[in-house]
Amino acid sequence: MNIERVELMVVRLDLVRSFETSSSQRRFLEHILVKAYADGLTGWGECASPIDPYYCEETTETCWHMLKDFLAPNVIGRPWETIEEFMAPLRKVKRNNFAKAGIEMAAWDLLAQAAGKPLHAMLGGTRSEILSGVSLGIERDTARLFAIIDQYLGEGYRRVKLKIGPGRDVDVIRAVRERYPDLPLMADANSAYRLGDLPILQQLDQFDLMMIEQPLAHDDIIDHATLQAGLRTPICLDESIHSAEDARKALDLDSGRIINIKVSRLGGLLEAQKVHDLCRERGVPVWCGGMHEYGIGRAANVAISTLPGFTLPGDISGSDKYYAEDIVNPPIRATRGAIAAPSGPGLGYAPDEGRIASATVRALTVGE
Ligand code: OSB
Ligand code: MG
Repeated sequence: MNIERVELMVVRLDLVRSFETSSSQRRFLEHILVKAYADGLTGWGECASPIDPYYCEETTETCWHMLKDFLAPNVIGRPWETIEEFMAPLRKVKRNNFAKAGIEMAAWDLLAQAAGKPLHAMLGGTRSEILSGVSLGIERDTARLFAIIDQYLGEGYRRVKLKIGPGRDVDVIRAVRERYPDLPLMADANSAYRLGDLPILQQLDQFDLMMIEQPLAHDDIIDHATLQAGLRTPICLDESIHSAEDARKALDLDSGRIINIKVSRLGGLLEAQKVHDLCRERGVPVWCGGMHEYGIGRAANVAISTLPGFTLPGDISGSDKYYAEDIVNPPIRATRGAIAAPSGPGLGYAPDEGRIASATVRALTVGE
């Protein structure tokens, strides 16, 4: 496979509902789509970085810089057969995982199309449908939060994740637990607490949460181990895991007992597969995290979620939870809390080029 040129597009979409976490608030997103041309095929990828550096250090702008000046130029005109070979020239680029994930996804799409297989089959997926939950932003009004939860439970979603932060934790979780005694429920702190907050987090133990996601600093796995020793609720790590090596160290230290596999944060599907395999070997449950992906990145999330270790419902919801209109056809649909793995080759959803063009705010071709 030989990539001749790469098109980069910044595509802007409004969210149907603005999303607040302990670290940011957003109403619209600007994700970069990567379209790679090779051997008569076109492969698509999505770089799902937020525009601001509040979840991690990357932004849409840093991803644009990396893709344009380092990642695309290093893969253009360099033949490869496997994803390991495709990634080899990018290994020297440190971190910048969201940017790497965008171009790696396009390579997987090319490879799967060339093999005439769905991406999930290329990745070793075994499930025909994936379990789907919803991640809800911080809502200031409890009645409104209940209405939102009712809506998604009515649509059949299997679990609810609530964003929490200091001052918006125990009371909210208590209220939700009282109203929904049997709901599979979890909380995501997006690194808002410190070890000294142990007593607050211990109060959450009484609400039978499936897990608390990333309570402590984005770059920590040491204090998380101390915290886990003092909590009954399992800790799930998100922000602090960037590779399978990070996951191994965190599991060795017992810094958490569940891992959120997020393709962007891990720098692509290959590393996501590695984290999955490691966790499976160790009997550690995983689920697929999201970054409000458009249809292309969402298709990749659906594909990775078909691997056998994804035993917990993930944050991968139907397109309509996020966007009035997605950029792929058909849009990704969750029915009774499950998304069916598509049967077509590659990503299995067709990018809608007209819709993409009308939402594109910047474009560039590398390799012409
Ligand atoms: O921490 O998992 C997170 C969205 C943006 C940034 C960070 C996170 C999230 C989500 C939403 O929780 C997941 C989704 O529905 O795509
Ligand atoms: Mg998270």
